[in-house]
Amino acid sequence: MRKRVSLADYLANETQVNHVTAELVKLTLTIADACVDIAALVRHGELADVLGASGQQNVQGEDQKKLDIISNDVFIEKTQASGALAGIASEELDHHHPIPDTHQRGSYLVTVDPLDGSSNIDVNGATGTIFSVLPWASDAAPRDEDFLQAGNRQVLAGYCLYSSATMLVLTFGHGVAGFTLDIETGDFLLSHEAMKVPAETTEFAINAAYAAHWYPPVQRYIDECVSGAAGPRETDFNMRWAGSMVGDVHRILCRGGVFLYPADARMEKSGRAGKLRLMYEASPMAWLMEQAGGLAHTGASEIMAVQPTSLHQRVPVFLGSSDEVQRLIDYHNA
Ligand code: AHM
Ligand code: MG
Repeated sequence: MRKRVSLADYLANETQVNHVTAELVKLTLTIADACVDIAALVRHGELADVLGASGQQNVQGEDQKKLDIISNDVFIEKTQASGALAGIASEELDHHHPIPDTHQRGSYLVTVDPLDGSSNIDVNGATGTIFSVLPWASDAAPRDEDFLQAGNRQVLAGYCLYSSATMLVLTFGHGVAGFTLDIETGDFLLSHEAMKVPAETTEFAINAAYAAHWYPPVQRYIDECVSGAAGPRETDFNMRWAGSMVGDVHRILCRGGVFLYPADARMEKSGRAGKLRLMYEASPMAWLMEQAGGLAHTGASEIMAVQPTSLHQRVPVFLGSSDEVQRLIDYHNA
């Protein structure tokens, strides 16, 4: 097999060339370690007795799977011992998890969706862990409101995809790099250098079952795509929906495409501005997308510029190939 750069060597180079701090490198390696453990649980599936519902709900009233809770526990236990964190906010917790006094407190905060796409768990579909690291320049213990920093404050964003291969994809703001897990050695090896999203695409991703509730800009965009070569776009489009944002974003980073999870009339009636969470899902994926040359927008503003007002805030998400996201922005402004 070809000799590849390890994650540790890649990070050492980031420190030298791009001045990524030793503390952030340590945190990255600890996050990678947590993902290796979660990957093993996902891989063993029913044999590890981790499938099915937990019988509990999270703060957003969503049913938690057993593996949602276990992944959350694994991520917290590993990363709180890194010495690099002052607090952890998770999609699965009502409030942030403070670093216990038994551990050293560091200069970063992390927000995490420990197991995104968890409706895929029981059917052996793709899932992933999404994480975002923010600065914390104080000796004091952070409060929930201290996590409310816009996406453009991130110092590290990434995800780990649990699919046919386990892949860690990350950015420190100098492009996007993808690493594949060698399950024999437990090492992540650089397999996708400088990932780039092409500006043009003819592939879109949306849950089309909600079409009756869409607002006009999204309705117009999708109507034009599905009318194909005979329609105003004069092109036949293709559609994919993984039911896992990590799976869909990964495909777009590999071959282009546009991902839509809009707000719609039904959600807004129940007080939700979309499904996906700004701090655990939208912001980290937005930074990865922009670092790969794509765009990420809510229809009203860049996702990276949205100032969070609460930990579990939701936003509409349009991201991917820049020409198509720009078209969606134009339709929202029309
Ligand atoms: P989760 O964090 O509870 O798994 O929810 C987020 C997931 C995304 O991964 C995915 O894009 C979306 O929910 C799918 O939603 P839907 O079932 O409405 O298609
Ligand atoms: Mg999620």
